[in-house]
Amino acid sequence: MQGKVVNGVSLPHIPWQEKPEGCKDVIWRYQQNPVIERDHLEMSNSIFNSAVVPFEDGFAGVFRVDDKARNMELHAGFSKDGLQWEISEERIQFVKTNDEIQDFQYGYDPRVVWIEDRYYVTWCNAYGWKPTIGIAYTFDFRTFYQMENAFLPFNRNGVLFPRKIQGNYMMLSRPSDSGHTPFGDIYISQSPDLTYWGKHRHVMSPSMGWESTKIGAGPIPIETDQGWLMFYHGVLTSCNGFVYSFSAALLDLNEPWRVLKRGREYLLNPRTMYECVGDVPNVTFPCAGLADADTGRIAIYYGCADTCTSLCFTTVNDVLSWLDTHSQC
Ligand code: BMA
Repeated sequence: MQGKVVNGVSLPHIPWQEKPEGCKDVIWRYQQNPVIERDHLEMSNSIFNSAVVPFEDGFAGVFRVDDKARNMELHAGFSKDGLQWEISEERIQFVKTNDEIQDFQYGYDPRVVWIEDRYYVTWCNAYGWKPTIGIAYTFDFRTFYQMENAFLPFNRNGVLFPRKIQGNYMMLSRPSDSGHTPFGDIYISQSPDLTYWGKHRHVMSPSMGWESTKIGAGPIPIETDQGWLMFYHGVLTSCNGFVYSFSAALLDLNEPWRVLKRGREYLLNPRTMYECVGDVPNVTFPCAGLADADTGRIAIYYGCADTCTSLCFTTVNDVLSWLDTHSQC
């Protein structure tokens, strides 16, 4: 199957490298990985699982930065080319949109999406030190306005769709527990205003070996004429701990809880030194994807071993064609 990006933007300056000669993989790594090293900031222990979007004539991002006291924080950053990043040494100081919003305790695994007139950030946000989904908006990546949490604890991996569908905003999420959750399905929730969420629907459960413990949505789904292209991570529990890989699925455009195709195998898994060795070994965790509407090129930012941030590439056609012959449904 071939497909086109719909409602997307032209990104002639998307970070890009052609597939290496002889490479048979559907997703290939940037040869100069990692793009952001763990010690990129003076105060950082690690910078990983981070979100990047087109901004002005370049890119902006919200980065998961763990400091040397091992606080989990969110920092804003800017880049002209998506490769060289200027990330703030200070964490984002959210402006509360009402007094009842709790002071920041910890935040991690951000996603960023442009919807209508502004950028929204979702992240795993502590509420009474318990994880749920925080939401904030920004116009400039300098001031961030924090809204009400989307859900009650416990939840993680909240990922918004880039537009309303059938009149509602939609968010994928992964209900969980308070720890290193040993289970997890992807659900979708709907909202008329990004505050009140309901009409919850099941999307998919763990299935194949590589994703048999839990799954969670990754980057903001990419709208194509064939459906929503969603990259998602899957976790296998080995005798030596969790292994985080990722693959792709295609969701129905109007009813995105309907799964049209879903990879049987992972598309990328921990193999390189920077993916296999770090604070948490064997983790490849995608949180953002840039898509060029003109060429269908996709650049995915993914966290490696909970330590650094890397890039990998594919195209809409490469993934859709692969799903034709490698779908489990
Ligand atoms: C998850 C999150 C991710 C992390 C992963 C592997 O629960 O904390 O940020 O990459 O575990 O440690």
